Amino acid sequence: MTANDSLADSQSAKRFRTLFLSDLHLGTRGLQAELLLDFLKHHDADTIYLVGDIVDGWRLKGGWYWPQAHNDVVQKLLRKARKGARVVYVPGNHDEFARDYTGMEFGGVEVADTDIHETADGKKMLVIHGDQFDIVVRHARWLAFLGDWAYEAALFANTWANRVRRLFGVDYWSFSAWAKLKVKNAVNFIGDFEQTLAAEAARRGVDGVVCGHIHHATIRHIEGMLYVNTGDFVESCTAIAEHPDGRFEILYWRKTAKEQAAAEAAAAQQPPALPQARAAA
Ligand SMILES: [Mn+2]
Repeated sequence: MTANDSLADSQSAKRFRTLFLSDLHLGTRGLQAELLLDFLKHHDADTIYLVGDIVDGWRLKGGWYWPQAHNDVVQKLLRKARKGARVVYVPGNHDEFARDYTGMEFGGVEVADTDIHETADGKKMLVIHGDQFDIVVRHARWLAFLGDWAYEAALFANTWANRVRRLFGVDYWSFSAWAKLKVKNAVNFIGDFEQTLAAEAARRGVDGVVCGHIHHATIRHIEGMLYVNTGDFVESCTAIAEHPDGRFEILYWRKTAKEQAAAEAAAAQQPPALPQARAAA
């Protein structure tokens, strides 16, 4: 990193109270690394939550993919921590190896299994990746009959199933791949996932939840709970920002700042050209 780079960052970055990012899938070709780097360059926060599936440990087992841009992402995040941002890493299912380091700190990055974030306006938000509730969602029907015991058992089984799959390098469960296969069920799946996470927030006596996992950014109220999903930087290129007043916003970054500026400049030149074209036709 050059001095110029650092100067450019601090001058052009939008500052928020909190930023939430998830499902970056570093170590795969899926990550839109250039867009993520550009996003990190233009956004800063007092607190940054990494809400799971940051590194794709399962994919790395099948073959090493780690270009310079992925290093740059890690360096940028570490640099934000060095410059005073509180960075909290809440692992997901693809980087569950990091769950073994819960409670530890690396280069200014705290690792937590889950966390409670308090917003500027006093809302308590459960921060969790969300895969923990996947099995419940998928087997909701029979679990409803068996109750709490089955619920606990299913969570336990899911953890071990993932470990076994990882051990043998069997293909991991990917939401986007699954959704493409079962497009009709995807809408139900998202709805069920959202309901389950909101219910978990209620069960824990907080005001809402910030999660990831399903690659579907949302901010909405579900039965009195505030449900916030960070989305991903694989397909949708989204993050969640908390403003100084505690308000949440979905940030979209599907174009770099340069591309956005170029598109705006082109759009500003369009209107006078259109009537002429129509008159000619
Ligand atoms: Mn996940």
